[in-house]
Amino acid sequence: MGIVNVTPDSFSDGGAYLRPEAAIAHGLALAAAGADILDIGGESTRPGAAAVSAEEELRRVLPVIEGLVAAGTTCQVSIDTSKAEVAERALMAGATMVNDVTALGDPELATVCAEAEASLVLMHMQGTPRTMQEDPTYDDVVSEVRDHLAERVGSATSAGVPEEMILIDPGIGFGKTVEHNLELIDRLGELREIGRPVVVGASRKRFIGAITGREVGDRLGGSIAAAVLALARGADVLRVHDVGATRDAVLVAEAILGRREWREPDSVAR
Ligand code: HH2
Repeated sequence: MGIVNVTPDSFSDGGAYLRPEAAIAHGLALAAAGADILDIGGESTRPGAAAVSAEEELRRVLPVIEGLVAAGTTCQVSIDTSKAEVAERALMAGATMVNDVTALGDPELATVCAEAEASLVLMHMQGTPRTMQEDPTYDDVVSEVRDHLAERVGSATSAGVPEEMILIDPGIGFGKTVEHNLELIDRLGELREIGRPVVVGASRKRFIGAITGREVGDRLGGSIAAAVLALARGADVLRVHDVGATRDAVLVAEAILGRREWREPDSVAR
């Protein structure tokens, strides 16, 4: 899943793709680099980010979704929003997935997904983006995240979203300390007990900076390590900024794990 942030203030690439043409070109480049899904977001969720109105979010994301669809992208288009109104319009414009970091903070969003027969990503967050990093506390982060997500899957299905359309996400960095993030990735397999595909978004996040001492624009190596380990522990979808490099890492990791067929080239150059 390649990230297309149409925002002035996203933590790693805020402002880079605010113009629709720039965001569309970026999305098509991520598709060419091997993305299967493009996740279009018009509101930053970084700690302390300012809230954005539905009108402003729509003004940012709709031209980008329309442009990607008009360009004939073969990627599934995902709208990264927690507002039912934004999701509804995005699905009408051609998106087929809703990525909700609040896991139905707006309950209407489930109805919108059910009616449009859209996929729905439910992400775990402790607190709100404004406050979530103040003092994240858990007895056992993995079982608490698992129980919360299982309960949210139940809410979505009660609202009419078929279970097979739902994906779950532990919400790396959303109300979690460095230690919580590491434990969630290491014990990701426990989230698979819910029986739904697992999405992991670790790309460029602060815990990688905390470990490596690298600034946000220089976290590719750490992001790839997190992506590959998440994959090995059972992630089904990796939400990343750097699609090309991550895809190569995933192909090699899957071959080593015996999950991917590959063929010896006629002549092997080392
Ligand atoms: N992380 C971010 C945003 N949306 N969605 C899911 N499902 N999982 C995540 O881990 C996730 C997410 C934050 O990253 P980014 O979009 O790059 O930054 P910002 O929120 O500042 O726009």
